[in-house]
Amino acid sequence: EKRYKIIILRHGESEWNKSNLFCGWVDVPLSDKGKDQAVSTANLILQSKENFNPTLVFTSKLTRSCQTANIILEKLNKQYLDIYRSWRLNERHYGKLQGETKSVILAKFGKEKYMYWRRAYEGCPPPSTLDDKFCGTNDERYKNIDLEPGEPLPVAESLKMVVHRLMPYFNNFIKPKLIDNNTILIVTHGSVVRALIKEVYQISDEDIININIPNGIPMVITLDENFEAVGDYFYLDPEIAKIEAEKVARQGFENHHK
Ligand code: DG2
Repeated sequence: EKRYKIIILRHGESEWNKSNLFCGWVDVPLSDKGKDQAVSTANLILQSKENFNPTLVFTSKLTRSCQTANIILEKLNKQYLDIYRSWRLNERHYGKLQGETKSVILAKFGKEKYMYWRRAYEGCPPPSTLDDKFCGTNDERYKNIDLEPGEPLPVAESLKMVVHRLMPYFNNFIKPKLIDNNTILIVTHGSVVRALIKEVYQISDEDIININIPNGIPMVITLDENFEAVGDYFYLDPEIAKIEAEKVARQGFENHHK
Protein backbone atom coordinates (compact mmCIF):
# COMPACT_ATOMS: atom_id res chain seq x y z
CA GLU A 1 0.00 0.00 0.00
CA LYS A 2 0.93 3.62 -0.34
CA ARG A 3 2.78 5.22 2.57
CA TYR A 4 3.69 8.86 3.03
CA LYS A 5 6.61 9.86 5.23
CA ILE A 6 6.98 13.17 7.01
CA ILE A 7 10.37 13.87 8.56
CA ILE A 8 9.67 16.71 10.96
CA LEU A 9 11.93 18.44 13.44
CA ARG A 10 12.44 21.41 15.66
CA HIS A 11 15.32 23.62 14.43
CA GLY A 12 18.76 23.35 16.08
CA GLU A 13 19.50 25.29 19.27
CA SER A 14 19.02 29.04 18.81
CA GLU A 15 20.97 31.75 20.63
CA TRP A 16 17.92 32.31 22.84
CA ASN A 17 17.35 28.60 23.53
CA LYS A 18 20.94 28.67 24.74
CA SER A 19 20.36 31.60 27.09
CA ASN A 20 16.91 30.37 28.21
CA LEU A 21 14.86 33.25 26.83
CA PHE A 22 11.30 32.98 25.56
CA CYS A 23 11.65 33.42 21.80
CA GLY A 24 8.41 32.83 19.86
CA TRP A 25 8.28 35.18 16.86
CA VAL A 26 11.56 36.97 17.69
CA ASP A 27 13.95 36.20 14.84
CA VAL A 28 17.00 34.76 16.57
CA PRO A 29 19.72 32.84 14.70
CA LEU A 30 21.14 29.40 15.50
CA SER A 31 23.93 29.07 18.05
CA ASP A 32 27.11 27.25 16.97
CA LYS A 33 25.76 24.18 18.74
CA GLY A 34 22.51 24.58 16.78
CA LYS A 35 24.46 24.54 13.50
CA ASP A 36 26.29 21.37 14.61
CA GLN A 37 22.95 19.82 15.52
CA ALA A 38 21.68 20.46 11.99
CA VAL A 39 24.67 18.56 10.61
CA SER A 40 23.87 15.67 12.98
CA THR A 41 20.25 15.82 11.84
CA ALA A 42 21.35 15.28 8.24
CA ASN A 43 23.60 12.41 9.30
CA LEU A 44 20.70 10.72 11.09
CA ILE A 45 18.62 10.96 7.91
CA LEU A 46 21.51 9.68 5.75
CA GLN A 47 22.33 6.78 8.08
CA SER A 48 18.77 5.60 8.62
CA LYS A 49 18.04 2.09 7.39
CA GLU A 50 14.81 3.42 5.89
CA ASN A 51 16.72 5.17 3.06
CA PHE A 52 14.71 8.36 3.37
CA ASN A 53 14.67 10.45 0.23
CA PRO A 54 12.91 13.77 0.94
CA THR A 55 11.98 15.58 -2.27
CA LEU A 56 10.30 18.70 -0.88
CA VAL A 57 10.99 20.94 2.12
CA PHE A 58 8.87 23.16 4.36
CA THR A 59 10.10 25.73 6.88
CA SER A 60 8.67 28.59 8.91
CA LYS A 61 9.44 32.24 8.13
CA LEU A 62 11.88 32.38 11.05
CA THR A 63 15.62 32.37 10.40
CA ARG A 64 16.43 29.56 12.84
CA SER A 65 14.24 27.14 10.89
CA CYS A 66 15.50 28.35 7.46
CA GLN A 67 19.14 28.06 8.60
CA THR A 68 18.59 24.54 9.94
CA ALA A 69 16.98 23.42 6.67
CA ASN A 70 19.80 24.96 4.61
CA ILE A 71 22.47 23.13 6.60
CA ILE A 72 20.57 19.83 6.35
CA LEU A 73 20.13 20.21 2.58
CA GLU A 74 23.80 21.03 2.10
CA LYS A 75 24.78 17.89 4.02
CA LEU A 76 22.25 15.78 2.10
CA ASN A 77 23.63 17.20 -1.16
CA LYS A 78 20.10 18.34 -2.02
CA GLN A 79 20.36 22.11 -2.07
CA TYR A 80 18.31 22.12 -5.27
CA LEU A 81 15.11 21.01 -3.54
CA ASP A 82 12.15 23.39 -3.53
CA ILE A 83 11.38 24.97 -0.16
CA TYR A 84 8.01 26.36 0.92
CA ARG A 85 8.05 28.77 3.85
CA SER A 86 4.96 29.73 5.81
CA TRP A 87 4.13 31.80 8.89
CA ARG A 88 1.76 28.92 9.70
CA LEU A 89 4.83 26.85 10.59
CA ASN A 90 6.19 29.60 12.87
CA GLU A 91 6.74 29.02 16.56
CA ARG A 92 3.84 29.86 18.81
CA HIS A 93 3.67 33.60 19.45
CA TYR A 94 4.76 33.85 23.08
CA GLY A 95 3.18 37.30 23.60
CA LYS A 96 4.66 39.48 26.31
CA LEU A 97 6.92 36.65 27.45
CA GLN A 98 9.09 37.06 24.32
CA GLY A 99 12.50 38.38 25.33
CA GLU A 100 12.02 37.39 28.98
CA THR A 101 14.25 34.89 30.81
CA LYS A 102 12.41 31.65 31.61
CA SER A 103 13.75 31.36 35.17
CA VAL A 104 12.76 34.98 35.88
CA ILE A 105 9.17 34.40 34.70
CA LEU A 106 9.07 31.21 36.80
CA ALA A 107 10.27 33.09 39.90
CA LYS A 108 7.90 36.00 39.29
CA PHE A 109 4.68 34.12 38.51
CA GLY A 110 5.22 30.71 40.11
CA LYS A 111 5.40 27.17 38.75
CA GLU A 112 1.71 26.72 38.02
CA LYS A 113 1.33 29.81 35.84
CA TYR A 114 4.74 29.22 34.20
CA MET A 115 3.80 25.68 33.20
CA TYR A 116 0.30 26.73 32.17
CA TRP A 117 1.74 29.29 29.75
CA ARG A 118 4.39 26.88 28.44
CA ARG A 119 2.50 23.63 28.17
CA ALA A 120 -1.27 23.72 28.78
CA TYR A 121 -3.24 23.24 25.56
CA GLU A 122 -5.27 26.39 26.13
CA GLY A 123 -2.54 28.29 27.98
CA CYS A 124 -2.21 31.63 26.19
CA PRO A 125 0.48 34.03 27.43
CA PRO A 126 -0.36 37.73 27.96
CA PRO A 127 -0.52 39.43 24.53
CA SER A 128 2.23 41.55 23.06
CA THR A 129 1.54 44.76 21.13
CA LEU A 130 2.63 45.64 17.60
CA ASP A 131 4.88 48.44 18.90
CA ASP A 132 6.74 46.13 21.30
CA LYS A 133 10.32 45.66 20.05
CA PHE A 134 10.01 41.91 20.65
CA CYS A 135 6.60 41.46 19.02
CA GLY A 136 8.06 40.21 15.71
CA THR A 137 4.72 40.28 13.88
CA ASN A 138 5.26 43.73 12.38
CA ASP A 139 7.93 42.67 9.90
CA GLU A 140 8.12 42.89 6.12
CA ARG A 141 8.29 39.10 5.76
CA TYR A 142 4.66 38.94 6.92
CA LYS A 143 3.34 41.35 4.29
CA ASN A 144 1.24 39.71 1.55
CA ILE A 145 0.95 36.34 3.21
CA ASP A 146 -1.89 33.84 3.16
CA LEU A 147 -4.45 35.06 5.67
CA GLU A 148 -8.12 34.19 5.65
CA PRO A 149 -10.41 37.23 5.43
CA GLY A 150 -10.45 38.79 8.91
CA GLU A 151 -7.68 36.51 10.19
CA PRO A 152 -5.16 38.62 12.15
CA LEU A 153 -1.51 37.76 12.68
CA PRO A 154 -1.02 36.60 16.26
CA VAL A 155 0.31 38.68 19.17
CA ALA A 156 0.02 35.72 21.60
CA GLU A 157 -1.00 32.09 21.05
CA SER A 158 -1.90 28.98 22.98
CA LEU A 159 -1.08 25.58 21.49
CA LYS A 160 -4.77 25.33 20.57
CA MET A 161 -4.49 28.54 18.53
CA VAL A 162 -1.45 27.07 16.75
CA VAL A 163 -3.52 24.01 15.84
CA HIS A 164 -6.15 26.31 14.32
CA ARG A 165 -3.73 28.25 12.14
CA LEU A 166 -1.60 25.23 11.24
CA MET A 167 -4.13 22.58 10.22
CA PRO A 168 -5.67 24.40 7.21
CA TYR A 169 -2.15 24.70 5.78
CA PHE A 170 -1.36 21.06 6.54
CA ASN A 171 -4.64 19.79 5.11
CA ASN A 172 -4.98 22.03 2.07
CA PHE A 173 -1.37 22.64 1.08
CA ILE A 174 0.97 20.02 2.52
CA LYS A 175 -1.23 16.94 2.04
CA PRO A 176 -1.73 17.44 -1.73
CA LYS A 177 2.03 17.87 -2.08
CA LEU A 178 2.55 14.55 -0.30
CA ILE A 179 0.79 12.77 -3.14
CA ASP A 180 3.57 13.73 -5.56
CA ASN A 181 6.38 13.77 -3.02
CA ASN A 182 6.37 10.60 -1.05
CA THR A 183 8.74 11.91 1.60
CA ILE A 184 8.87 15.51 2.78
CA LEU A 185 11.02 17.35 5.30
CA ILE A 186 9.45 19.91 7.66
CA VAL A 187 11.85 22.06 9.68
CA THR A 188 9.84 23.94 12.28
CA HIS A 189 9.48 24.68 16.00
CA GLY A 190 8.63 22.93 19.26
CA SER A 191 5.01 24.10 19.38
CA VAL A 192 4.31 23.25 15.74
CA VAL A 193 5.61 19.70 16.16
CA ARG A 194 3.39 19.36 19.26
CA ALA A 195 0.38 20.82 17.41
CA LEU A 196 0.78 18.49 14.43
CA ILE A 197 1.26 15.27 16.41
CA LYS A 198 -1.64 16.21 18.68
CA GLU A 199 -3.91 16.28 15.63
CA VAL A 200 -2.45 13.34 13.70
CA TYR A 201 -2.33 10.98 16.72
CA GLN A 202 -5.34 12.43 18.57
CA ILE A 203 -3.30 13.10 21.69
CA SER A 204 -5.50 14.38 24.54
CA ASP A 205 -5.26 17.88 26.00
CA GLU A 206 -3.89 16.29 29.19
CA ASP A 207 -1.24 14.12 27.53
CA ILE A 208 0.14 16.84 25.25
CA ILE A 209 1.22 18.78 28.37
CA ASN A 210 4.01 16.26 28.98
CA ILE A 211 5.38 16.16 25.45
CA ASN A 212 8.56 18.19 24.93
CA ILE A 213 10.36 18.44 21.62
CA PRO A 214 14.19 18.34 21.46
CA ASN A 215 16.20 20.49 19.03
CA GLY A 216 17.40 18.95 15.79
CA ILE A 217 16.27 15.33 16.18
CA PRO A 218 14.20 14.14 13.22
CA MET A 219 10.85 12.58 14.02
CA VAL A 220 9.12 10.32 11.48
CA ILE A 221 5.37 10.40 10.88
CA THR A 222 3.94 7.72 8.57
CA LEU A 223 0.56 8.22 6.91
CA ASP A 224 -1.49 5.93 4.69
CA GLU A 225 -3.13 6.99 1.43
CA ASN A 226 -6.03 8.52 3.40
CA PHE A 227 -3.53 10.50 5.48
CA GLU A 228 -4.30 8.41 8.57
CA ALA A 229 -1.43 7.65 10.94
CA VAL A 230 0.25 4.27 10.51
CA GLY A 231 1.80 3.16 13.82
CA ASP A 232 3.26 5.72 16.21
CA TYR A 233 5.69 8.52 15.47
CA PHE A 234 9.32 7.86 16.33
CA TYR A 235 12.62 9.72 16.57
CA LEU A 236 15.63 8.72 14.47
CA ASP A 237 17.70 8.89 17.70
CA PRO A 238 15.26 7.95 20.46
CA GLU A 239 17.82 7.83 23.30
CA ILE A 240 19.19 11.33 22.70
CA ALA A 241 15.66 12.61 21.97
CA LYS A 242 14.52 11.43 25.42
CA ILE A 243 17.46 13.04 27.23
CA GLU A 244 17.12 16.32 25.32
CA ALA A 245 13.32 16.45 25.73
CA GLU A 246 13.78 16.14 29.51
CA LYS A 247 16.16 19.10 29.41
CA VAL A 248 13.52 21.14 27.54
CA ALA A 249 10.96 20.22 30.21
CA ARG A 250 13.33 21.44 32.94
CA GLN A 251 14.13 24.76 31.25
CA GLY A 252 13.81 27.62 33.71
CA PHE A 253 14.00 25.27 36.72
CA GLU A 254 17.74 24.65 36.66
CA ASN A 255 19.90 26.59 39.09
CA HIS A 256 22.19 28.81 37.04
CA HIS A 257 24.35 29.73 40.02
CA LYS A 258 25.62 26.20 40.59
C1 DG2 B 1 10.89 28.04 22.10
C2 DG2 B 1 10.05 27.08 22.89
O1 DG2 B 1 10.56 27.81 20.78
O2 DG2 B 1 10.04 27.37 24.22
O3 DG2 B 1 9.75 30.09 21.74
O4 DG2 B 1 11.23 30.03 23.36
O5 DG2 B 1 11.08 25.85 19.21
O6 DG2 B 1 11.38 28.20 18.43
O7 DG2 B 1 12.94 27.24 20.15
P1 DG2 B 1 11.54 27.27 19.59
C3 DG2 B 1 10.60 29.50 22.43
P2 DG2 B 1 9.27 26.40 25.28
O8 DG2 B 1 7.83 26.36 24.90
O9 DG2 B 1 9.95 25.05 25.23
O10 DG2 B 1 9.49 27.09 26.62
